[in-house]
Amino acid sequence: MTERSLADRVLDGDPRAVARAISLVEDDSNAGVELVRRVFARTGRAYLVGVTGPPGAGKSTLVDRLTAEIRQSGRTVGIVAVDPTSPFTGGAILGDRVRMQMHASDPGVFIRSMATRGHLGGLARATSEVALVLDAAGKDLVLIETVGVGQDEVDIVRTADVSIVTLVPGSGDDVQALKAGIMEIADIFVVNKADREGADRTAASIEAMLSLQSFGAGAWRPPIVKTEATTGKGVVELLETVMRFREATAGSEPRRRRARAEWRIRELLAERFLRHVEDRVLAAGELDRTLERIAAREIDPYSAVEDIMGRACPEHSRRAI
Ligand SMILES: Nc1nc2c(ncn2[C@@H]2O[C@H](COP(=O)(O)OP(=O)(O)OP(=O)(O)O)[C@@H](O)[C@H]2O)c(=O)[nH]1
Ligand SMILES: [Mg+2]
Repeated sequence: MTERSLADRVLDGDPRAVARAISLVEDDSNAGVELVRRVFARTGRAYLVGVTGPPGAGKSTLVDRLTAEIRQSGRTVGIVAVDPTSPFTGGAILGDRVRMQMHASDPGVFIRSMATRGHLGGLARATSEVALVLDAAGKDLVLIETVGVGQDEVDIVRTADVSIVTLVPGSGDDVQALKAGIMEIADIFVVNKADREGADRTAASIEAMLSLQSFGAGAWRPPIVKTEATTGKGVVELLETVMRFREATAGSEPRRRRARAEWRIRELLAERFLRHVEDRVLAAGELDRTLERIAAREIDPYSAVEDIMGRACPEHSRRAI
């Protein structure tokens, strides 16, 4: 299969080509880069929905329900489930696959699981590249599920058009704990497992947190939606809230997308530059020796970096003089 025909087949929405293309971009291979180049102009149409939250909050069940609801309206869906393959949350993958089986035979749905490990170029970028392929394949909405624990996940959510933070009753303390990271990026809060005791209390503690922030006139204030993903209760309302957010923020969408482009460019540039330095500037074993010298206090990190920078970009040292 030539890359040209692969790109064309992705644009036609051919599921086998999409699967192959995703593997290529995930591996950060040259063929993946070439594919992104070829399809990029035809992307930007899908709406990217990030769903994050603590392990076991019901994100997959919710994504599954949202998918069913979106399909009702005839729109197509791509799903990216970032598998928590860490030792702490391992074992969820099979459950996800089984749960999502009901959509497996639906050509309007494409599901891809991604491992959190082994992404040289960063998980967040791999995720946004996979979403880009699904976008190119014509999926109307792309749902991205991640466990909200670390910076990687916050970055992934930043690549979405809308971020849904899923919490469950009894997570009052978690609300505080999550506050610093994931809470800030929520456009919509979901209190899932609303069938359980304490859903109102959790909603109230989110509300209390929101009341500490000021929202300007006309600014979007994250609403709190209660759901029961297992029965589907509240899912219609959640989807309506997503669409309401999309309408309310349509005016600022170009700005959001520009911010996302900036973030991607900066990340890509930093990574490529670092790779260039490691491959082309540093001699074999030099980095290790430098680290040892720093640890032994023979040199300081700034001088070490200045030296490397001077060799990587001669104009840098000229300016420094
Ligand atoms: N009682 C109740 N249980 C739910 C609800 N939603 C999901 N669950 C259950 O919670 C468990 C975890 O659901 P998942 O959808 O796998 O949660 P997740 O957030 O995707 O989990 P990870 O991907 O492992 O972080 C499953 O046993 C679900 O059946 C709900 O609304 N009420
Ligand atoms: Mg899950």
